[in-house]
Amino acid sequence: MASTEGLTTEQRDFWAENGYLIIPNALSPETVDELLRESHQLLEDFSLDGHPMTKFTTGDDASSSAHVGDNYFLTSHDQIRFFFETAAFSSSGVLLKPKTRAINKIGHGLHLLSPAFRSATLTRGNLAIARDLGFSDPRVLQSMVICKQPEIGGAVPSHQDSTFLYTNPPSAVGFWYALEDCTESNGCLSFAPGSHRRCEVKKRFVRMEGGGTGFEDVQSAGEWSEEDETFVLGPVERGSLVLIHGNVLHKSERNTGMGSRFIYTFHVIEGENKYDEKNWLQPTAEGFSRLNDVE
Ligand SMILES: O=C(O)CCC(=O)C(=O)O
Repeated sequence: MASTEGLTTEQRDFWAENGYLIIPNALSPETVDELLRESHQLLEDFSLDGHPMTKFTTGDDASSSAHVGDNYFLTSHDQIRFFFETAAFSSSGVLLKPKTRAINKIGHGLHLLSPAFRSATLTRGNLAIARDLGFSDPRVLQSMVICKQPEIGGAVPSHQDSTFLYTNPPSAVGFWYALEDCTESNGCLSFAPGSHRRCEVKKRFVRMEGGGTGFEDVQSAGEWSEEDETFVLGPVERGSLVLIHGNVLHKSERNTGMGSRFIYTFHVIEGENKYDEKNWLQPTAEGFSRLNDVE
């Protein structure tokens, strides 16, 4: 589906230097339309009956309790589940928006259960890119649509994806496809170029022994401070692919506009690296999806 078959030398050099890479026109307009249609259909079809109303909160501060960790979230790896925007509720917990305009993200098993997302994920184009990034056994471990709803789409604080998708050694890479134009006003991504070379992963998001989730220090990490990093905006047009190194610091701001900012993203880890039972996201008995199987 990605019209690209691997990366050029120039693209690989940019990636190595900066820890991210923007590839315009990676999806055809027809595919973008299909994925958007599927996203809207899922939002129309899910039921609020019995829904735990789990909010997706992205506080990644170890001292904060503002991170999601209920059972609905922890067992979402092979399901299509719907996580709310915090700002969709009043202070007394009343849902203020229609459900289709209240969801922060849909995840984390779209690549397993939705034919449209599956065929946009397990592609030769994505495999060729993964190989060019150095993967031997690339495994897709999660997928999601992030909606950044009009007016209430929340900011995603600066983070490294390998904190949340930890392997030893770290290997996560995000494949982030824009389904709508992403601009400064609707909360496009921004990156600290080169931070993947300076900033080892300091902490990992784990299942806590007493239940829920929290952060654990990663012992080997050297000293660095996010305050020393400078972020650059990465606005992109719909159909673009953004590759995100698991160690690069990146974030997105609130959507203050009147339109949504839908994107589809899935993450890949190296199947040969150690993935342990502490991680919040656990594989099914079959293991994570092998990108090598598309050959
Ligand atoms: O889409 C966004 O706004 C943030 C996505 C992100 O940070 C990620 O996928 O790691």
